[in-house]
Amino acid sequence: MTDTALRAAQASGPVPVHPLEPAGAAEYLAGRDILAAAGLLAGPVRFAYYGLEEPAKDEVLGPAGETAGGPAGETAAGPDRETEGETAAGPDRETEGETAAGPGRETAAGPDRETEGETAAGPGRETAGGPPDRRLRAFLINVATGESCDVVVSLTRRQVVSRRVLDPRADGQVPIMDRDFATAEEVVRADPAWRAAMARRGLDDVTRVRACPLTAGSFGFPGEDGRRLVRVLAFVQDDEHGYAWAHPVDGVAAYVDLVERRVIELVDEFVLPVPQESGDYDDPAVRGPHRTTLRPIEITQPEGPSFTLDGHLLRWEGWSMRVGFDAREGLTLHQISVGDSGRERPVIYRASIPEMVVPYGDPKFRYWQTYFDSGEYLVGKWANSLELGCDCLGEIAYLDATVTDDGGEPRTIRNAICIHEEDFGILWKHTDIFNGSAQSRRQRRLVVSFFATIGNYDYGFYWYFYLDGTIECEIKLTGALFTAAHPGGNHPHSTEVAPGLGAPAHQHLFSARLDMDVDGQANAVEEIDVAGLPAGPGNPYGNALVQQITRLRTESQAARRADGSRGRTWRVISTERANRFGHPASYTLYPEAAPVLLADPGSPVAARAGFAAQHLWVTRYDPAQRYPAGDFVNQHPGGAGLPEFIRGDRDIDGTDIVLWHTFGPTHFPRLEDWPVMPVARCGFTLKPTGFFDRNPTLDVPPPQHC
Ligand SMILES: [Cu+2]
Repeated sequence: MTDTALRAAQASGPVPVHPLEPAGAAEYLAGRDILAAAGLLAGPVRFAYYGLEEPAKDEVLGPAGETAGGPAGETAAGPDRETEGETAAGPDRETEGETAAGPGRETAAGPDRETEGETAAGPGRETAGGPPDRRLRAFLINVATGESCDVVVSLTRRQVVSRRVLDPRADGQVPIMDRDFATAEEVVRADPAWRAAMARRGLDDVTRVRACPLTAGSFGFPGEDGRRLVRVLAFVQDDEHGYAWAHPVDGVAAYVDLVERRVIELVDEFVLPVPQESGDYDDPAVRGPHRTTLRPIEITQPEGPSFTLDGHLLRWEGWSMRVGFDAREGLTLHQISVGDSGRERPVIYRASIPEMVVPYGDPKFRYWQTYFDSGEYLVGKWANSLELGCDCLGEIAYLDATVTDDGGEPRTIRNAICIHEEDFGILWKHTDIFNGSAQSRRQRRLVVSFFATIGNYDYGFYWYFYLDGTIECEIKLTGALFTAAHPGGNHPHSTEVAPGLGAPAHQHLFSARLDMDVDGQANAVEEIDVAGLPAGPGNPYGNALVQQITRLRTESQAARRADGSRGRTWRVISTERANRFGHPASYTLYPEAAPVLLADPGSPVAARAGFAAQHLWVTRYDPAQRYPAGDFVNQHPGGAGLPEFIRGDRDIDGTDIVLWHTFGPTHFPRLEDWPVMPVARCGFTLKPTGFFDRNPTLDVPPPQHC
């Protein structure tokens, strides 16, 4: 559709969409028009983020939410309930309306914040019995002055709802934009000192040198305060096919002010030879001839897949969920419910991976290397267009994603989200020694995924839903290692992966935000350790096994580390619904218990990645608390996000709660990770625990041919 056609479609009246439907191209354009009409796009103003401002939960579910009485099935979030006019307005919404941008953001508002919604259209987002106000949020930056603001517009009311000007010293900077990559390269190539540094390394032709703009972090250095910065490392790319990651130019970093468009400091610490061995894994001279021994595997589903997709509503084997996508978070899943004898029982209201941090562990020269791929680079914007037969096998349904460029212009990422069904081996099996029965059932899973490339790394985000009610999140890490020169010999912080080529150690720490609604909103969390008891009275032979259960009652108590030696898990229980034995219906989070952030707790990176200091956080639901490292991560001085969210130490027992889970590998690169890394995996599992009254898959029929 052309811009004109989109505008015409928009002008013909509001299209009734589900409140959680991803923002579409016409909406982005309409929002941009509203911003322009309000004078907010005057001058060289760019969009560093532009996305749907989701309505708060009570606006989607109605004030009673799922806490109302009645059987679980009747109160489950179904496809129709969101459009019910009578549940859209209620006393709670008045309160919410006064804090249109969310309580957290309102607190942050200084004198610059203008909240126009209240005066213009009364309090709140309500639209007289209709669906919630449809809103977009934009982070705008005037690239000539650096002035940035956080703006919310209402498409329904066609007006700016709120606007807050950022103070970069306190708030940090808006995320890196597409244009910043080109700017950084132009700036360093034009800088005489940087060119001289390259020439000292034999690189007279700087068109061969690729600049890699990396987020600057926040170290309190004089002269950096309030500036919009990137730190630029360099790589040599000899021709258009060259694999630059194989040829790092070490010892030189240009600190670039993106607003003033100049190098403010050139760090030139040491000279090491640029590694020369080719890493071009597509070059037959590097990889050798293709092997010829792999015979085809074809996956066919002659009757089609078992799932249905109605717009963004996905249903499969009792599971139901809404699929969303956001430029910052990538894939988002909403209103996930699981089937139980024909009922839809809610499990998670919203699931996403809203942050990931990759802190590097080389203390010299490149100590500042730490990337927040979501908060600083917007992982969703970098989603790949997936190819059938390459990225996904079998009967695939794709969803496109719509994001925008720096100008707020919609851009469709074709086939961004892949949905398919997989055989997953044995579901259950038993050969009975007494009655002779031999039965096997096949497990299957529904897979919803996307892949994104952020600089050198490629990340696959996979959500799996199984026949037995299990949910898994798996991240696949692949792509190119971030490289440096290697001085040879044993290096404590870097692996030599090719002659003179080093791959520094680092961590990949993801944060999952799981807005749990296990059988409704009234939930609580228990920490469960397993233990053996010492021999004694009642345990004379010392074989007793027990679960040690601790209820986590407040937010401060629920900032927890995993403990593999105790098999520690966290159980999210419904405080209202019970199974047939009267025990709470529950889902249990099984963590991998890999190390959390290893940087010194007093370090600048620890201040900025506070969320990564714990495996688990539990907060009371607050629609403004969406990002574990805070709303503005780029160059933020630290302290935002989860450590701040729990400062009020709210009660989390029997209320609407959000789980935040940190996970991911500590990566000391292997030789086998070069020149392109075989997928490494990390993730977590959520399993029903006394949620069903028995194995919910007894009705799965045997395979046809057994
Ligand atoms: Cu890694």
